[in-house]
Amino acid sequence: MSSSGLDALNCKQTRCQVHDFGDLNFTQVPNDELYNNLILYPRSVGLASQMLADVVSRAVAAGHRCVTLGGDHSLALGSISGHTRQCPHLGVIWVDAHADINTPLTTQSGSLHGQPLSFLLRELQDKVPQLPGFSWLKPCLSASDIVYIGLRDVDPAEYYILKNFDIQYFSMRDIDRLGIQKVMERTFEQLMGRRQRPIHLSFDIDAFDPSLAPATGTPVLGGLTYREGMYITEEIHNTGMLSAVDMVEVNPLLGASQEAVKATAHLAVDVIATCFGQTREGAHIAFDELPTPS
Ligand code: 6HN
Ligand code: MN
Ligand code: MN
Ligand code: MN
Repeated sequence: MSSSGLDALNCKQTRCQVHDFGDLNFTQVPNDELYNNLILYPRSVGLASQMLADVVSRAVAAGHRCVTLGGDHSLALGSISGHTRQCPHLGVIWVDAHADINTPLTTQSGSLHGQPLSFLLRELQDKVPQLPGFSWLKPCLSASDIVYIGLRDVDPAEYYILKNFDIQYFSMRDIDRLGIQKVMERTFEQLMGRRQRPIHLSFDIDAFDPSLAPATGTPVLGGLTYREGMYITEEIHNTGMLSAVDMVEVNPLLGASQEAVKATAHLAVDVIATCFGQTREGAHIAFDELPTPS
């Protein structure tokens, strides 16, 4: 995490102690040929995800709440796999413009960032081929463990999956219709209606409107406002059950200007800080007594 990001968490508002596990060094696997003439870098992504899963699992086992900074959304292959090793009954809140649930056989782009959930979902396993580099990966989520927020660019096969497996989602249209407060109520009802469980938040910065988060790979018009985004993370914090966060698809190389890059990065920092207690109402820190003039 950047030093400004660490400062934001260390600040008086959140009072978190941050332990930086450092960057993971991934190696590009040599001769990592396309799978099926289409899927890009399967061995490299598979190996990187395996390494990440181990680190996340260790961090959670050591009692930390784990923040993983991407990188693209294929990162969730590793972070969710690692997290479920310690918390098999976690629920996932996936905040994104996209559903990222194409299978290797339905993807049009060949990009693994559009497919992580298909590998993780138990119900889809007979539809997902074994990719080179992925033999370690075990499906660890059920369709009822996931809630999406912010969808507005869903491929036909993805829509088929959402409907057929009855996956709960709140598209931007649903947010327009219900308001973000109802959306969050229903999200927690779905994931925690029966019992409390750890939450894994997978937050793709492209869930926000591109006017707020321009430095990202697949921007889509009509996204979350700043206020909706902060409300989502404030409410997740308030559950007391947040266990891990992915912050993905922040790509400084894609900003048209320095300002665009900074705006996107600051937004990501606000999302993370809010997850850990930063509020718009000021710091909720014990303040016992106002000073009296002598
Ligand atoms: N993301 N549905 C498209 C694809 O390539 O499968 C877009 C994926 C976007 C990925 O949001 O991380
Ligand atoms: Mn991407
Ligand atoms: Mn995504
Ligand atoms: Mn996305």
